[in-house]
Order: sequence, then C-alpha cells, then structure tokens
Amino acid sequence: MLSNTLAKSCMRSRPLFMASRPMAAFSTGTYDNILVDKKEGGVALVTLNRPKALNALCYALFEDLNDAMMQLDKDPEVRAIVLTGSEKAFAAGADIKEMEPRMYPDTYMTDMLTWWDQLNTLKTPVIGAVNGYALGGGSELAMMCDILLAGEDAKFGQPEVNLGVIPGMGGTQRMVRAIGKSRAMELCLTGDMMGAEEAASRGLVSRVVPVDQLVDEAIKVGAKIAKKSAPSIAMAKECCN
Ligand code: DAK
Repeated sequence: MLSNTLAKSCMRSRPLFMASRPMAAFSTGTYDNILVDKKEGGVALVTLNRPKALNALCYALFEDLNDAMMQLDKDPEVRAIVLTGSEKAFAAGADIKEMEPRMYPDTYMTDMLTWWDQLNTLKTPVIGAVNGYALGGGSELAMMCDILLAGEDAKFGQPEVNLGVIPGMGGTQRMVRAIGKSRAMELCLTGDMMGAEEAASRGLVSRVVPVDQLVDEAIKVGAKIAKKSAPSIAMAKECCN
C-alpha cells in the first residue's frame, strides 16, 4: 500500500525559487536517483533509479535527470538516448509527498513547470522503454519520449483524479493525441490503468517486447537511429513533435 514515507534519497528540500545551477562536468554514474551508461554505437542508457519509491519523480530525481539529459544532448558521441526505469516501475508518478503541500499559484510562480518540461527541449531522440507502472507524471514522462516500447507487463494510467488533481504536464493532450479522445478521457476521468497490449493496439507505444528484452530492443532502435544524419534526425524529430 502507498504510505506517507519518502525514500531518503529525495529528502533534499526543494527551494521555493530555484536558482539555475551551473552544469556539472558530465561523468556517468554519479547521480543519486538515476544511472547513466554510454553504450557502443552512439546510444546512452538513462535508468531512473529510485526503487524504494517506484521511481516517483521527486525534485532531486528531476534535477539529476535534467542535468544528465542536457549533458548527453550536447555530447556529439550520443545520437540517441534510451530512458527506462525498473522492471516494476518506469515511474509511479510525481512524488505525492512533495506535491501534497503545494498550491497551484506556487507551482506556477516557481520552476516546477520548467523542470518537468526540459525533456521537450532535447534535439537528441529519446526512446522510452517502459516496464511496469507508468502512472501520472510517470505516464506523462513516458509520453514525452519520441518513441515508446513497452514490456509485456507495462501499465499506463493517469490516476491523478484519485488524489483530487489532474495530469499537470501535458498528459491530457498527449494521451488524447496518442489514443483518441474517448479512451484518453476514460483513463483521465476514472484513473483506470491500460495494459501494454492495449497501449500498442491504440498506438501509444510502437510495440510490446518481453520484459527482459525491452532495454536491449530499445538500444537497438537507438543504434539504428544513431547511424543516420544527426541534423536530419533532429529536424525530423522537431517536425513530428
Ligand atoms: N510518490 C511517492 N511515493 C510513492 C509513489 C508516488 N507517486 N508511488 C509509490 N510510492 C512509494 C510508496 O509510498 C511505497 O513506499 P514505502 O511505503 O515502501 O516507503 C513504495 O513506493 C512502494 O509502493 P507500494 O507499496 O504502494 O507498492 P504496490 O506494489 O502496493 O503499489 C502502485 C504500486 C504503483 C499501484 C502504488 O504505489 C500507487 O498507486 N502509487 C501511486 C500512483 C499515483 O497515484 N501516481 C500519480 C501521482 S500524481 C504537475 C506536474 C505533474 C503532476 C501534477 C502537476 N504540474 C507541473 C502542475 C503529476 C501528478 C502525479 O503524478
């Protein structure tokens, strides 16, 4: 059951007005909440790594993710990025404990919208590899990826209504565009989850892959993209989006 406790890795407090911090020198594997691994063939693998909270998207995780993604985006050796989570959860949503005390004006006047939005500014294509839960902000983060592959047990959902809020980072629009208004609204208004096969049949993900092959398959897609012209890929990505 969901409890009120937070994984210690996210106990770093979030300043009300965040100063933009200088980019740290990029080195792989140095983050608290994600793992970064540069593979052969121009692909970087970024793994959300906050297992105690099912990769709930707290401020500290976003700080790590945004920093790594911006560094990888600038790295000429990296031509595609694979973003994944654990076998149990891609990400179980925004961190409920962190969200609880916030009111919308505070969210609007501080950087919260910005830290959710940075993934949309990347030129490098991002392939999402979703195993397990992709809920709330986790589903929204997955839908920000350019290509999505799902493991057989993936579950997508927008359960924000169960908490008395709504999907805050584009989930309403992206879900409608991906799978059509009626089913998207059913998910957003009931909080129900959708399995991998249905997600594939409705076009939310490209295809379903066995759980243990998912990340390798996503890396293969990335390696194929990495062989093409980088400007063409960046322009095609921008136009599709
Ligand atoms: N936040 C914080 N901790 C979470 C979490 C979450 N979203 N989801 C799970 N955890 C933690 C649990 O508290 C538990 O911690 P301990 O008790 O062990 O310390 C641990 O992860 C394992 O969870 P469970 O024990 O619950 O595991 P189960 O297998 O029983 O259940 C579950 C898995 C995924 C069905 C369940 O954990 C669950 O229902 N989680 C919550 C899912 C959810 O409601 N997600 C939506 C959150 S709201 C905005 C931007 C974004 C958003 C809103 C506004 N703006 C920019 C304005 C987004 C909102 C959301 O995402």
